[in-house]
Amino acid sequence: MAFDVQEFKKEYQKTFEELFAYGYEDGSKTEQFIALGDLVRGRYSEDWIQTITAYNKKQEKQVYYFSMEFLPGRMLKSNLLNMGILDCVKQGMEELGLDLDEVARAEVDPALGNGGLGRLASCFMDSIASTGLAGNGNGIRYRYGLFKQKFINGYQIELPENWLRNRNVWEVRKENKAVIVRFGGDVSFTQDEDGRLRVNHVNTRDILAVPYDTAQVGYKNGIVNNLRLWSAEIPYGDEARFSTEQQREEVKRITEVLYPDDSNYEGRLLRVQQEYFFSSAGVQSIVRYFKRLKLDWSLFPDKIAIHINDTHPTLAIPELMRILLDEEGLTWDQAWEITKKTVSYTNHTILQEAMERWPETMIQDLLPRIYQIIQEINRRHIDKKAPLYGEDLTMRTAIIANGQIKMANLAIIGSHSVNGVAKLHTDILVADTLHDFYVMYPQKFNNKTNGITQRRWVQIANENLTAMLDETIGTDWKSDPEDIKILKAHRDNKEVLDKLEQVKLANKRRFAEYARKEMNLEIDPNALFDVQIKRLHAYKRQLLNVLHILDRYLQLKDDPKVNLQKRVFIFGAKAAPSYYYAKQIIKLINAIADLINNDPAINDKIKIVFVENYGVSLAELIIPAADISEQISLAGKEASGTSNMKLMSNGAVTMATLDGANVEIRDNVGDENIFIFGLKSEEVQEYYRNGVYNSRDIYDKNPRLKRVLNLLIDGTIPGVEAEGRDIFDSLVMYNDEYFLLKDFDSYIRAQYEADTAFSDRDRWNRMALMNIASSGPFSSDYTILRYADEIWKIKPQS
Ligand code: GPU
Repeated sequence: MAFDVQEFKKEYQKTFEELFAYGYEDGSKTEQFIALGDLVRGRYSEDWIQTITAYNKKQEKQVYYFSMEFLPGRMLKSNLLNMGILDCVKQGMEELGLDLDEVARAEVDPALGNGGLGRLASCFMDSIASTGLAGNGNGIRYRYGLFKQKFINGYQIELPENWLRNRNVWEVRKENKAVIVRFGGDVSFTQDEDGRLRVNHVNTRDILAVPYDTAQVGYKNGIVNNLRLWSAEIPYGDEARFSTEQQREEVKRITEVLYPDDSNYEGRLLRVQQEYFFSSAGVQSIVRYFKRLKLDWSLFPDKIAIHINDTHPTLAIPELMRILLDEEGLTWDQAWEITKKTVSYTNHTILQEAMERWPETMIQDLLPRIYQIIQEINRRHIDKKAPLYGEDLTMRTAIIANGQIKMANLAIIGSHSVNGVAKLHTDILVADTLHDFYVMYPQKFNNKTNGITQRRWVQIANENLTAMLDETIGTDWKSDPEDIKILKAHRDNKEVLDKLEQVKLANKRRFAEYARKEMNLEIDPNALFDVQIKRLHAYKRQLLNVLHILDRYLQLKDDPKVNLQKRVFIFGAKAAPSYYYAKQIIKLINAIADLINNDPAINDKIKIVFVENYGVSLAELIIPAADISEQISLAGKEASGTSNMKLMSNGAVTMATLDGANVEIRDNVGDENIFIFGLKSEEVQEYYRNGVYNSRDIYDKNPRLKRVLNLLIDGTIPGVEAEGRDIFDSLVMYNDEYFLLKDFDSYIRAQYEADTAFSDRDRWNRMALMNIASSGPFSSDYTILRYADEIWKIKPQS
């Protein structure tokens, strides 16, 4: 795939002219991007074909990662990096008078996910290709991505994100690989002459699923895997059956929008249609592929692994059963063995409000045959387990109960592996949330701590750090992330520490530039940059961060001369449009930002920057500029977190509760390189059990905290009369579900320790260095190799 700069320049000019019929100099940034994207796609297409042909020829076992969400981010630079031609193309563009970074920014960032779960899927796709594994992604090509967030008068407003408005240069429509997905209809049975039961499923509403394929280029290994996203269309030749505008609209609606709910369940009919749509299409195309191999059905699990990313694709289980039973004529026992051996499941939350449960009648009407199969799975499960584990425990594991279908139960029963996403999370699943299942199936449970790809989160997002690392420790860390630990040897090297400080400063300047240009805000790059970037959720406790800011505000109001570390508080967060409390918190933060940023008495000692429309691209700008990484969820609630890993890899020091993967981050960096505060998970559990927590009591007895909380209701913060009161009440009157008041003191204490550490430049730089040097184990390459080895049973290609 290698290129020479001259050759590239010629090719780029030619591609541009063929596409747009004038010279590239006259093109818009979008056109310049499209031409480059086309050229790049052309360059990897041969490897793409070659990779897939080789898998087929060798009959390699392949994994299919089923996910409702993917957040790939802009793909131009990551493709160039992985193809090994980033530097060459950068130089070539420069010689043509173009700035690659500027052209790259013309790519629309596809927001086909909400947050951590979707971004994890994309880090995994990169790692699967980069470690040389035969793997495919399976998901939905939403016509509109996650809403575009705007702040109007401090309130979140949602606008449609029309991400396909320009051409999507990366996708390839594969009409000849389309399949039919069937909804509704009537099911009856007839007896064959040989006595076999035949299923007749008629009067269905048939939807065409058309795949759009996007290449997933491996890192300098010639492997190009496939991400397949399905789009809903009217079946060819069936136009007569969809004659009204409304009928046509109903089809399009299936893949129109991504539900903007993160870790929150909404029992909407359209959502379950989406879930079945892409699960069925994915399973059908897998079965079609397997049948071409002409192998015995019992070998299916030796050739195919289906992984379901949370419960959203769980209907893949009864769908595979349906195909094996009704279309391929296998017996129940044969089909069930194959299905269980093929499917594995990752759980991403213990929050009850995020657990999917569908009304039985809804599934019965929408998917009558699938419903029967789920009933039968449930019946056999209960019949088999009740004698062994007793009625009570067994009924607690039932898939159908109280008129509802519990998707997690189906996912666990219908798969051979159930994993959590951090050690603590898996421990809680086993000991508590899924304990009944653990009693039945101890061997199914395992942990796979999440990871991130340093290719995007360091090499692309932080070119300054990348160059500094290359200079200091060589380039091996790029292919073997653990090698970054070599940096530890430089922990007392003043020259290296100073260089690291300069890298951070440059990245902070870059962000300050953005704040000035896009938000009309002046911030000081020498201040401590304190970053919390994640979905807005009560359990993630952005509000605790706010209480700390208000505490500082009061100190400055009391004494403008008080010696306080200058800080810039950076927030990035979208709230689900229907999540009222989260939206109130957004308004509150914006109101406080207005108040503090414009108060001359504060004298820039505190600045608050709440970026609009946080997503992958903004994360790439913010993360390299962070000094402190806020990971302050109530212990036990955050399954893993992944921004914690990205920030650590970029030299931010973590301010954290012992939650999710923070625990493992602490174990890796050591206590002296992280700030830990707050209740531990067991302590939270204990409070829930004995029910003695009383937040009102803390409010009454802690004058410092009381003063802070009163700011919410005493008119100090303009424009939040209603929000301030509601939030105050949730904390003081309704007993503070997430223990913010309980953790306040220790949080504040930890924050002042951080101030002290930051004021000692060598100490801070050393902490930053130790974080970077300890981040290797959190590479998603290792995570993925463990999935491959322990769950999927597939091996990297040699
Ligand atoms: N997560 Br469930 C999501 O982003 N969306 C979801 O719907 C569910 C979980 C997150 C977890 O909250 C986070 O802790 C984890 O790091 C991430 O999934 C990836 O596992």
